[in-house]
Amino acid sequence: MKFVSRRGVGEDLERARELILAKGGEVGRELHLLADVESTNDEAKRAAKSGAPHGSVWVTEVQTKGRGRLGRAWVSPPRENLLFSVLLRLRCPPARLPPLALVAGLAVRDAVARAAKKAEPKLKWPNDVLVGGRKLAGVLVEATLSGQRVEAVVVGIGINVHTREFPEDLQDRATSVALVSDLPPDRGVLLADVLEGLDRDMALAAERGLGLVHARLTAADALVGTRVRAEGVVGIARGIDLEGRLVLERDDGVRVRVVSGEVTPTVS
Ligand code: BT5
Repeated sequence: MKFVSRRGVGEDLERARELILAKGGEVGRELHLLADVESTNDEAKRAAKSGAPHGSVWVTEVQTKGRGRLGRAWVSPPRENLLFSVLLRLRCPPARLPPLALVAGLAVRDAVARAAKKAEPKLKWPNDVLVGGRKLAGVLVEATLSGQRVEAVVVGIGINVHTREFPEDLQDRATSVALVSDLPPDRGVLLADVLEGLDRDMALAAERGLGLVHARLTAADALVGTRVRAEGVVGIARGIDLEGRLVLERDDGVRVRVVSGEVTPTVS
């Protein structure tokens, strides 16, 4: 980044404070801007245990142990991208958790669509934001349970903003806002936009389910109509249902609903 404050945080991120407060939501009212951490999800989970309030956000310039699902790594060069976690004190049954990654993905998708007018960002079930079939952002939802109820939800989000060159294993699969936009992206604006979307939709989705966002999810669905394999089932993706499950139509016409897992394109 061109401008870095004394604390090692880019001035674009410093400016995010005002943008977030101007929007008037609860998410981001407590904003922790950090130079480097192992993982912002761990920061948020630790703080959740010490009583941090709903809507607290941790953003970092450098992540030394950034992770995706199933212990996979999330990679990001220092000071180029958005790496942050949001603590949401939502009380809901655990079954409402998997769809929350989709709702968070929708907030990212919408913010990217505003930042890159000509790009057509899509949501790839269960947690990716893609542009032109390449991954631009990922969401990692982790939760603390108390008995059979969710106590706190940590939504970790990584968005490739300025990165133009990726490591070899990602170079054909990853993209960034800078690569798909005509204008130079602003991390502060993007962050404030994503937090606004989370503020609007996450608590409602936890309380009432996906009904209110379902039309937007369907419009953003990257997989619909394509042939994929998910959890051993091969079929044509027919959308996301109201419980957030991926609906696959097998060759025998039977529709199967997949709750979680990996999706890969397939021709077989
Ligand atoms: C995800 O996992 O996509 C969730 C990523 C969440 C990262 C954020 S950053 C802030 C917060 N703190 C954390 O520690 N994590 C969260 P998954 O669906 O498992 O995808 C991981 C896979 O995406 C990797 O195995 C790579 O193949 C690929 N990948 C890694 N870094 C990438 C990048 N920058 N851009 C595109 N793809 C990437």
